[in-house]
Amino acid sequence: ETGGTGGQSAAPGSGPIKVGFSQLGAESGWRTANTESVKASLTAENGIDLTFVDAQQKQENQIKALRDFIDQGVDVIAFSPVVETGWDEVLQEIKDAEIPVVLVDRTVDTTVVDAYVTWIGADFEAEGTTAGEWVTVNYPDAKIFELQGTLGSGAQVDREAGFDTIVGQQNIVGKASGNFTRAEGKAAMEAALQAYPDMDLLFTHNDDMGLGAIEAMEAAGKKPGEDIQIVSVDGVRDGLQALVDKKFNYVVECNPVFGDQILDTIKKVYAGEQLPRETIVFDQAFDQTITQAEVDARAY
Ligand code: GYE
Repeated sequence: ETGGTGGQSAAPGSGPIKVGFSQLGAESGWRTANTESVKASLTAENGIDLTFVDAQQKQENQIKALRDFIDQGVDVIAFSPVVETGWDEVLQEIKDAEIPVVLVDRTVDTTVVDAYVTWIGADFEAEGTTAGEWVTVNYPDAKIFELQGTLGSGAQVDREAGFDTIVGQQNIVGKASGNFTRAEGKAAMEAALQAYPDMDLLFTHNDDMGLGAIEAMEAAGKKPGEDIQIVSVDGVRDGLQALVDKKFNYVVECNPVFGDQILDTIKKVYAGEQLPRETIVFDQAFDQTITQAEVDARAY
């Protein structure tokens, strides 16, 4: 499934499009599914010569990969920035090298003008808003602890802004980052259970941190989903399973499977076609009415 564009009709030259893809890491189930989707779509059969580099959640690794892509003379650079700021220099270098950039998943905050052609990803602020609305309707008096994703990442900044605006700062008893990983989510929750014994609802910026938090709650004798409600974002299979098991209460989806859209976008960028400044990947939300069959049918 190539997204239906056919060959790259207006593409300069022949042969595959050389693409450098800088993935930010492998920190979560979401990320693993996203990487699989990217690799399944950006293939030789689909006309792509892909160089894929995993930065292990380190910005300096990503900057190095981007500079390597310039040196290799790739046709298009695609990247998912671990945090929003700190890219000005390298983005200017890419621009000077006249290599078009497709921004994937997370966003950048840069002074470089027209640093990228197009961005494709989810509306993180809307995800936070959806989570906040569910809390406001179902647990209006909740004392909320918020597990933040990687600080300074688009997904953290915007989910937090969307959620906090809806529930109100006065309802949030504490916050800490779990860096979007299960292990750090667990550690942050262990500390939070000590620091904020009155909390009765967790908003976690992704499923993995929430799954780590469940372990911390159970070790402390608390029932996740009952003593402490859990609202999460992503909707990876383990997260949806936690809904069926009544340990998570609500999950706002963030769909990682958009490799075909990235492929389609890269082909259009290479062919010099006009593109929208942004393409939003569609999300839904799930509560405990989800069935085991639906969870089992989940592809990731
Ligand atoms: O929610 C989280 C991952 O940027 C949308 O990154 C992505 C987020 C996703 O680590 O699980």
